Amino acid sequence: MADAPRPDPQAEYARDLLARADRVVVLTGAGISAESGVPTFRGADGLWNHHRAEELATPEAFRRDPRLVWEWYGWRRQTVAACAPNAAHRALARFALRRPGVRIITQNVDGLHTRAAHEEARALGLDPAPALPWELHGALFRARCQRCGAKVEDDGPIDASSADRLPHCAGCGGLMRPDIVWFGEPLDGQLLTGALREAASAQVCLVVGTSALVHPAASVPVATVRGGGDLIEIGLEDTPLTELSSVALRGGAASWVPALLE
Ligand code: BV8
Ligand code: ZN
Repeated sequence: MADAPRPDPQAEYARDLLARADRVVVLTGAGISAESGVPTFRGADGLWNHHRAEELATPEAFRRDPRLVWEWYGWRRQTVAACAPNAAHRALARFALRRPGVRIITQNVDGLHTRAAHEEARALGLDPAPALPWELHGALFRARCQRCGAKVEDDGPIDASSADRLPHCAGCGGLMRPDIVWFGEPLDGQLLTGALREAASAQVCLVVGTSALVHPAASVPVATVRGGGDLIEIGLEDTPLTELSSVALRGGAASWVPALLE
């Protein structure tokens, strides 16, 4: 019989830090959704490789060519709609549902944490609220009116065949935009302040699947370290956060997150 895998001292230490923490903040990036089939941003199959971020995820791009930008987001909605939460999303949701003091904060706009929260809460007969993520960069399946600010959840296909067929506001007729934070745009002030406050008072920040290049989201885990807490990083490669981390686990989120939390 193959000998049982040797306990990994790093993983043991990480489990011990999590067990002793009253408050845990989790920050996730595109890497947690990679094993669900959602393309990451900067990886080999990265979204940005086919398009430069400056081209599409900016207010200037939308002003210049709203049809191209809506076409890209329509494609991303179709891609994500065919994906499902993976074992990492599910283990995180169960972790947040089963113990108090866990906050899931994500840079992702794919909605997979929310789907996992509802599915795991239903299976456990619990309220999904504790596992619902704070979405720092907005949501792919939500649009916002440029004129009156009205927001609508919509997962429908985008008809970018002409300007007047683009999504328009039912209330005021204004052109809708993806309710997503683009480069050069500020994050929601309350959300960011709240995230930094939660991170500063957490004993552990668990970082999963982010290159930690995009700010100010990447500074959330730093607040935990500044507050005297520990950083645990799960990812495929070193990032600017690695040198700040007490534990860096290299490998896929879908195997490491359940192994660490359950
Ligand atoms: C702001 C929504 C100020 C879009 C996103 C120079 C020029 C212009 C701007 C700047 C600049 N320098 C700094 C800036 C600021 C800029 C920034 O940080 N740029 C970076 C690129 C340098 N930030 C901003 O513009 C922010 N706003 O600063 O406003 C301001 C203030 C007041 C008033 C006015 C203005 C706004 C940033 C938000 C941008 N929007 N997304 C969309 O999604 O369409 S960011 C985008 O990148 C995604 O949200 C994504 O989540 C995020 C971060 O990427 P990651 O999630 O980390 O994904 P990535 O592919 O990079 O990495 C994946 C990781 O997972 C890798 O490490 C990989 O190894 C790992 N991995 C892969 N597979 C797995 C895995 N890990 C585990 N398991 C696996 N299986
Ligand atoms: Zn409107």
